[in-house]
Amino acid sequence: MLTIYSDDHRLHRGRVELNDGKLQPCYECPERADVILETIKRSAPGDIIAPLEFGLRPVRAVHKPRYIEFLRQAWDLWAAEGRSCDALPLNWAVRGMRQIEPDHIDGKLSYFSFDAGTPITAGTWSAATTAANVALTGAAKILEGERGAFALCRPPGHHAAADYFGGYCFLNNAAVATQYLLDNDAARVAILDIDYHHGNGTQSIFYDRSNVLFVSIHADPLQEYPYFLGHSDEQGRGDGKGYNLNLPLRRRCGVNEWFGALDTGLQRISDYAPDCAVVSLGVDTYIDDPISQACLESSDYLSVGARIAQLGLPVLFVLEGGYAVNDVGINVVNVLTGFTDVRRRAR
Ligand code: FKS
Ligand code: ZN
Repeated sequence: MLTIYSDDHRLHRGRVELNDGKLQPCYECPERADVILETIKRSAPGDIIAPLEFGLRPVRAVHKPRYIEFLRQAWDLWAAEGRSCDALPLNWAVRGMRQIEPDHIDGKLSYFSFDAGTPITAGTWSAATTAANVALTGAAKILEGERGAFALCRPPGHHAAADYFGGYCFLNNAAVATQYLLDNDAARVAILDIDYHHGNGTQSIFYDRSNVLFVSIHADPLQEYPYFLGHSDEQGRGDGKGYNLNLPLRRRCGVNEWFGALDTGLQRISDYAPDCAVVSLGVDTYIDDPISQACLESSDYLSVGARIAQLGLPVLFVLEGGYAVNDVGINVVNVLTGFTDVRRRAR
């Protein structure tokens, strides 16, 4: 399997996130990607290539201009207030309050975000744009005929919507790659999101569209972050009606239930008959993940990859979550080798 990777992810190293009522060290750290890269070098055959530069055009195809402008300037505006700590929002507009973009950076951070767990640092913009380029390069390789590619990117993307950040995500790498596939030959793309958390950003970006099928398996939002999207009755809107499938599961559900949902999701994708699939690959469904209440063992990830391969489609895997740093490498590599082993047997 082809891997796309850049060291630029290290430019985003948040110091603290608000969690359990405390400012704690960030779970989403550079070491995650370092461990995955090392494990791929050690035990997964295939080339590792650097991303190409796509400029902002494909990012603009998904994210709103004001939001892109905000992300680009946020750190400088924050630093201009004489602050050197991470930039975090502090309050939000809720029911009855007006949604007008403030001038002050503190107000902008609130206006363009939905949580206090996603610090912006000096290098966030560079890291986030490189992450989008990593995913885009994977999409370009799929268009060139590659049957599988892995975008080893961070910061992750699936919580980022057209105009807000949160959940450690700034630019929606999987959505940007998906839109690029559609703009360059693909008529229909299916997104399978198997991160433990609902991909609220991806869902909202494609909610009105029938040329993207979004399927997500995640912890029930009644019990788990991001709480306010991901219910099973969210099925799409307008032309998109019927092209959004949420499969929420109990927080501590068992392996059989999880694989049952995977089979349901894969069947729906197969019926949709897309040109290719994008997998938002989070491995925070791991039993020892520090922020999740999930159940998969490392060996289960081999079956995850194998079942995805059974779709018989070209697949772009895009990294999302997974915080058990010691095991994140093997868990990701197991998905990828499970996928390629089936592919090899099929040939
Ligand atoms: C735990 C509070 C939850 C935020 C969790 C964010 C999850 C991010 C992710 C992504 F893939 F985007 F990285 N804090 N007590 O894993 O979905
Ligand atoms: Zn997650």
